[in-house]
Amino acid sequence: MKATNTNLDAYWMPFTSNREFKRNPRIITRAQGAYFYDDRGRKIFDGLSGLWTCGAGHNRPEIAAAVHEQLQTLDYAPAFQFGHMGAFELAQRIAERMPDGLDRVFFTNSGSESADTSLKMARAYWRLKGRAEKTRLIGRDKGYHGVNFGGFSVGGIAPNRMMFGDGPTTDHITHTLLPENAFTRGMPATGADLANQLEAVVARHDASTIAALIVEPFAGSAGVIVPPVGYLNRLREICTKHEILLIFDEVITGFGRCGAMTGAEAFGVVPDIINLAKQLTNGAIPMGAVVARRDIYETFMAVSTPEYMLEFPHGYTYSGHPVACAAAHASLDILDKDGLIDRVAEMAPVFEERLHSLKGLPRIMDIRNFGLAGALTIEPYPNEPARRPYEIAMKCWEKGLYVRYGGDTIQLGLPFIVEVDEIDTLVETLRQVIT
Ligand code: PXG
Ligand code: PLP
Repeated sequence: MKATNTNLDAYWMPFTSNREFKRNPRIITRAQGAYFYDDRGRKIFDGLSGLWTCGAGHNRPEIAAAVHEQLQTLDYAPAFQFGHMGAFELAQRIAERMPDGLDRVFFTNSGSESADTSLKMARAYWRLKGRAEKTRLIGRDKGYHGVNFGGFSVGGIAPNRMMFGDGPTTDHITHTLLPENAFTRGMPATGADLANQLEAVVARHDASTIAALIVEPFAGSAGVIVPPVGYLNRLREICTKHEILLIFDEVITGFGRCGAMTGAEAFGVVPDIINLAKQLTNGAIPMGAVVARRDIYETFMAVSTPEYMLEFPHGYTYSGHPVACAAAHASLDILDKDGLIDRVAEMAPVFEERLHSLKGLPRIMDIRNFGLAGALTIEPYPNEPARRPYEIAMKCWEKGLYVRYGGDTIQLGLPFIVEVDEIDTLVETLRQVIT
């Protein structure tokens, strides 16, 4: 296949303005460390770690070697009714790094699959507990839980829902983006009482009909909306009081982004289920996971059906794929060996300081950050909220900086290996482009 003769028509690109892209293609040909290279040979700083996936930097030789070896040893093992040790060992390593009590790991291949797996797990759990009427799923406005039927239904980003009709029965609490908290560094001091909206949702439907609440510890896709101090604690209390499972969707916040292994750890709140994906294999191979409290797993195992019967009729052909497991093991080794989570914690204040230096520039309405995640809210053109971030991101790309744009925000998810001078360059590029 010669790239020069390839026409771009056949590929229907995901979450992409296909018409615009095919007129103005941005083709990435290779990557190394914190940089991409494009088909014009330009070097571009990866300001989003891929899509929040590649914190340890691109093309890590340790991951390449592990994948290569795995492909020559066991390329695939059936995920159903048979196993391979890589998956068991990886589950144990993940369990050891999760908050106390969460130590049963179900593998998926993406964040969307993790979302739907966790929601099905919650409903099935209550059914096994004799509470089959607890089925309603609660999400939060501006939440993103992937694109499958469960995930988009609990999600709260309107354009991701409106074309697709009905999913499962849901309700939503409001988001925590308060105008008075604009330009807060890290966690806002006010807004914890917004969690009490969950009480209103419970009053509306009765807790006996509600299976779970799913939230991102900080909302990623909506533009790094950081929880107010005490907010997640309050959600935890209300969920416990009403016997509602609390699911943290840590697809972005998990595996180091917050300067801790999980957002749960960073924010000091323990949910019942944690969803993971993006950073698990450092982006090299698709993989996700759902980590449940041990007694949730035990509830499934306590069924009275014969032992040869399934306890949870759910799973994916590629759950715990041997090659993904090999990549995840190598990726975890790197996180440990290079001390990358501590590094995120060390660099986060530098990033915060530099990012907030953009305050006061024209059209910057808010700046938010947590760990090595940050976002800018851009004042929209009248009736065209998404256009200015798109224009900014395209100008950044021309200047050798890749950032994500979505809604009225520009988003940053710096590689864990970022250096101070790279943060300076990134912020300078943004300053020039915005000015
Ligand atoms: N949950 C959360 C919290 C996510 O952030 C998903 C689920 C879905 O994961 P998959 O692997 O099915 O895409 C996500 C993914 C962005 C951006 O720039 C965020 C995501 C994906 C692409 C871009 O904010 N989040
Ligand atoms: N569709 C068909 C026809 C299948 O046979 C399968 C799996 O066997 C699936 C969908 C689900 O695929 P996966 O397990 O990769 O999610």
